[in-house]
Amino acid sequence: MHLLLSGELLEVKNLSRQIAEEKIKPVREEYDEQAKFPKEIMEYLAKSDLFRVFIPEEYDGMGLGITGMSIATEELSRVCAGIALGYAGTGLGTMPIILFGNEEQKKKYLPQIASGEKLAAFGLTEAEAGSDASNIKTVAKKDGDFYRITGTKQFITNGEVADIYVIIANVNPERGIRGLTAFIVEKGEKGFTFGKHENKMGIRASATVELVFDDCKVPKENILLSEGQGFKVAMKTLDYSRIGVGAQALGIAQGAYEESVNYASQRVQFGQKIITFQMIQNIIANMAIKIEAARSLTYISAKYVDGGGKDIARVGSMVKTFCSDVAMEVTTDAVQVFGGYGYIKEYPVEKMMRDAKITQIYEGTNQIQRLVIAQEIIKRGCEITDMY
Ligand code: COS
Repeated sequence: MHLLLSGELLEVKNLSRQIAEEKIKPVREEYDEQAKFPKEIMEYLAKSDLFRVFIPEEYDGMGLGITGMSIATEELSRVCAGIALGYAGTGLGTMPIILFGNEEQKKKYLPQIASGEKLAAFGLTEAEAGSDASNIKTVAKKDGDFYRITGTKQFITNGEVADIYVIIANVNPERGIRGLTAFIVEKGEKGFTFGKHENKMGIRASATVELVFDDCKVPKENILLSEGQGFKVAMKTLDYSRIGVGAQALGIAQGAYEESVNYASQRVQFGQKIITFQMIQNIIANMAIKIEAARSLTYISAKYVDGGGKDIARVGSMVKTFCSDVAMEVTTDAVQVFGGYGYIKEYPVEKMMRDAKITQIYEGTNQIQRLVIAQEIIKRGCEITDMY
């Protein structure tokens, strides 16, 4: 019996798990160690039609929405969250086009992403605009039918490996937040180059790169929604995509939990398999409880958002916060179950613990998420009335 997933979603889940086991597991250590972007694996995901999952059917996709994207992301992250991020980061970069693109923009860009021919990225963050997302210094000066973008975006997932970027820049800095505007910018445009590649603690197979714009000319047709609506585009995008971060964290937790159960079932101390000790059973039971709660919240929320639910800011923040905290707790406990072996790179749980940390930070720290949730409660009341 499957309460929440239909046939097609189950197929996505099974296919993603199979690819993760067969193609990703054997190489995850190497990609992590070398901080190498998994181009070949992205090509395999494309060939397997996984990028079609979250693209609407009218644009060569499967129309499985945030739910489909989350399920694929969860399964890929169960084995390697860094490699999975090439996929999930494309989901994030595509979301503003799906949500706010006009017909022409959707027709031009979405089929190329659906086929996996092109990856996408989202350029919001800057050195001075992290949690304070509206404090963007990148400007876009109007020049006839074009805009000229100048500024630097930081910590951009899929930077340099993506071809299609959604960039938030200010067309009217005097108007502050009301000058912010979202532009689609393609790799290869004159004045658009790449800067520093970050050397990270975890998700090392994911590219995290600076985007540098120096008088980069972009046609006015590339504006999403309209001038001055960029903050709305960014915030709404994050409302949706944070469910994907939750799914990524859930996958990491699931992977660490399975590794822990397998290890504890083999490791002998005091003449017994350590899984027979109640202190270990306590840890494993807590992992299982948290993961099932995280999975239920993620799947129900994804279905709610895909079904047109209204309270998505609160829901997205809840999924992201809960699942990422679970991932951090479960992976830390997994290292504990493995003991000294958990701390060395020969076993996968130390990588899972490093990978988990970022999910509490990116797409808005969990502290910011709790502010969003509290603000929504104050504005809309305690209950999410249309969710169940
Ligand atoms: N959907 C639609 N509109 C939204 C919105 C949402 N989820 N959140 C905010 N807005 C609108 C508000 O309604 C407000 O509009 P009006 O001025 O017309 O009333 C406007 O945006 C400004 O909102 P607010 O005053 O709440 O903005 P703040 O600058 O205080 O920022 C937070 C709010 C902190 C929530 C926001 O900056 C944030 O999410 N920060 C984290 C950013 C992040 O996730 N960074 C990581 C990026 S990784 S890609």
